[in-house]
Amino acid sequence: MNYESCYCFGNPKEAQFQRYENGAIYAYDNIAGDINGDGKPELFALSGQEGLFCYQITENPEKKWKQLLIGEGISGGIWPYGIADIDNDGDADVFSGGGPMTGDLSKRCFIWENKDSLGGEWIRHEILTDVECFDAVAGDVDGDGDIDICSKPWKGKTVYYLKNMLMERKK
Ligand SMILES: [Ca+2]
Ligand SMILES: [Ca+2]
Ligand SMILES: [Ca+2]
Repeated sequence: MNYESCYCFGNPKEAQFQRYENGAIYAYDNIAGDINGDGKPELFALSGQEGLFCYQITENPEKKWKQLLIGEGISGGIWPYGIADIDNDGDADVFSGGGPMTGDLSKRCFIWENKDSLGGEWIRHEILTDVECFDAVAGDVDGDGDIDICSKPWKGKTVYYLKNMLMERKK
């Protein structure tokens, strides 16, 4: 198995799949979402060695995709768990957390703020420390209009809910 590249698989009528190499990091986890608001998905890929990246799919997806760096200096890997408008400013942001193999960033959770609404400039906000994060989903759990997060550690029965206090702060 090759972890060195990101691939796109086309779907022609006659063949099963045609493979194209579109990225160039050691990605081991990825997620899709519309980060620049154009209605088309971007791909997020995490490399423990190189960082968290957003890939803009080119007009011809068989060509190399445009790579945008979200965060660097990630030791051991942080997974991109959730894409949603977490700060309610109209663009999609990214939530990620550190699991047991995340090195210096283990037991820390972050919101990556999409500063320019295009995915080209990101601000990292640390929202939780000393709590392990492995797998998570983002959604409006309490129905108050802002995006909350549910997550869990690598092991154990604990599932936690991170309530977004955005609406409370507006009151
Ligand atoms: Ca898009
Ligand atoms: Ca946002
Ligand atoms: Ca909420």
